[in-house]
Amino acid sequence: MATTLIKNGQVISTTGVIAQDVLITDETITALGAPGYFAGVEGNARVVDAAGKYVIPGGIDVHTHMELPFGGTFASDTFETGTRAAAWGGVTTIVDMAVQRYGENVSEGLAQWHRKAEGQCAIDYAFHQIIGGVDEQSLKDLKYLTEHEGVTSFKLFMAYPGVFYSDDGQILRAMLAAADCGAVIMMHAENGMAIDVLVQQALARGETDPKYHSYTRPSPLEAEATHRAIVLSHIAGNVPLYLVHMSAGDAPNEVAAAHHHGRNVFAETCPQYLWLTLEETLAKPGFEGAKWVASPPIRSKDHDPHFIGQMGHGHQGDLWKGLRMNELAVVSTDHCPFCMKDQKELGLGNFAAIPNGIGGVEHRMELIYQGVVAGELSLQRWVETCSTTPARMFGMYPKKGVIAPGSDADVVVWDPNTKTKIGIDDKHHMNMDHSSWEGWVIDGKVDTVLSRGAVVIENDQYTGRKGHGQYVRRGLSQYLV
Ligand code: DUC
Ligand code: ZN
Ligand code: ZN
Repeated sequence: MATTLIKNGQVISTTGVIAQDVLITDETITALGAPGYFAGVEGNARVVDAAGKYVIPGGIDVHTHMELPFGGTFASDTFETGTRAAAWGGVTTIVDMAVQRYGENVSEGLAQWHRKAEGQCAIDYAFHQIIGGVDEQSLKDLKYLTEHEGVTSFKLFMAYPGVFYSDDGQILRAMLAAADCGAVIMMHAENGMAIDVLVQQALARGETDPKYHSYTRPSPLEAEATHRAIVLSHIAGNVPLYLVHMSAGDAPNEVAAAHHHGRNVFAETCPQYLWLTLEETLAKPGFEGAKWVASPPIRSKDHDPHFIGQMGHGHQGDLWKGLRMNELAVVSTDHCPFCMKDQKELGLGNFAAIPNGIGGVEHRMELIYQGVVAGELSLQRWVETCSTTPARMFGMYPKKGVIAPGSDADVVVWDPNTKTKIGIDDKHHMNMDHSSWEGWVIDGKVDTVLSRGAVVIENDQYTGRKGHGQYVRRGLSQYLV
């Protein structure tokens, strides 16, 4: 029996910050006590001194795409490299998106994802299932996965016609099937049909640079799709609806309106939408902006240039406010890395052919902590949006997402007294040839990371191992109204 004691730290939960020592036996948290309470076990324990530091539940990133086939290539992180980078970022569980495309079998898609991940992961992992082809069989599979496979959430797309797109009828059918078995529908809410028209028109005008990726996906088309998804979820009997990667400042208002009516509608955003602007990223000269091509796009500082008057205020301020007000309940990354060389370069001369995605699984905890330092969020809300609510939203609580007796010993010791420099020659462990956060200096640092009791990051070293991470069978959402 292995005993670990984390002593002298400030334990952060959703309700506050308390000086507590944390006792761990093997893989499980067994007790919390006043500082010094467990002094008697110190001689026989591995002791982590967290004096002056925060002790938080391990981060949970509920939106990653390891090895996603997309745009003629594959996301460049494998489960091995991606979960190791996640550990470096204080993440102890990811929920990755298994893929089914039109004409493919859902169960086979899930089995393929198990094959990719099994024996590879540094930290624990679970799966959502993308359904890119809604039909009789995939809806039967939705129920089967929910009841038997621990996969209880299903991502649909209102974008990407011809790839992952579902029309409104298919969406409603999937929502009805999910309502029947208690599953959550996750929605990529952008009006893909309208976007395709704007893309074709831009290309016909010779507008091929990366920045046109953002101009052809204006924010009203995200807000409109968000509204439509919410209406359909209401028609489907208040099926739990979770809107992924919200980027448009007016989209959280749709969630607020749904909450006003008591609906099970929730949303996430990602660090890139909270911190980056079109002007500083996609609009860089030449092809460099390709690094930040993702969907939905990184938005303009003030408003969408082609839609002046409809927004009139910055997107980021609205998103931070949405996070405080719980219109945005979760921060994930939508981690979907592609290298510039041979991957993003597929879109040289045609922004529409740039593989969509940004890698960020390593930096979410750091970047949202920076929101705490900037006065946008409280410490409690940082932990809530990055760990506790993700666990509850997707049926993993209290095994994950909380420092409490009986929970998995997924714990991060966070040092608020130092800084982290992000960049390809600084802190960067994802399998990418660039960083979306090159040169950023963040207050605070991941100090020590434990995954089910095993120390995986310590003294600036990775001490984990491939294959330590286990599959987490999830239950139904524990976050419903
Ligand atoms: N958006 C991305 O940017 N990449 C992968 C899938 C998605 O929806
Ligand atoms: Zn998406
Ligand atoms: Zn995604």
